Amino acid sequence: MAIRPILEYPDERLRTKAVPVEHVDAEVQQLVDDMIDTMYDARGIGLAATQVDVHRRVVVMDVSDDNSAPLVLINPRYTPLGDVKEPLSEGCLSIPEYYAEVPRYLKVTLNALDRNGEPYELEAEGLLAHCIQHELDHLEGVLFVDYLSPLKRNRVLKKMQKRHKLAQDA
Ligand code: GNR
Ligand code: NI
Repeated sequence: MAIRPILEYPDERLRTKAVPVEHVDAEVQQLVDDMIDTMYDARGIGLAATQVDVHRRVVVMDVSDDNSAPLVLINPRYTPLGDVKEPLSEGCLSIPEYYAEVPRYLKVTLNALDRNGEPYELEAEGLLAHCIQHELDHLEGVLFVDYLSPLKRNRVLKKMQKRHKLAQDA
């Protein structure tokens, strides 16, 4: 069990585009296991490798109430099912204590490799569909605040700068 530090906005490393995983080997599985521990420790429902400063296409998720359903997404892709988007309040472990509504596709089909490198497909809607789109954005270096107005984004930036200054002074 290893908990890795999570990068926080506006850290420029969060803007790195992740590269595909070529082989799901023991090193990738170790990364997956650490990411699951880190996600549960931080009480998140998802975590992208980008957030732990590893720029490979790996995501973990668990939208269950009791941490009983970890999902592993390696080289994930999604296809929207329909073009309906719905706003839902989102948070991000890289932008602590800030929430805002973001419109996302209501339903998507996800294709990814699991922890053993086996391909799978699933249909997602609701929170899971939202989370998939949020996490895949991370792999592209995109954060949910990028969808907000410049005014709101600037408020978030100020709030984060204050948080980092307080942490530094402590
Ligand atoms: O914990 C998280 N909650 C959340 C809520 C709504 C939509 C997306 C998310 S993902 C987030 C964890 C995180 O930052 N993943 O990158
Ligand atoms: Ni996030």
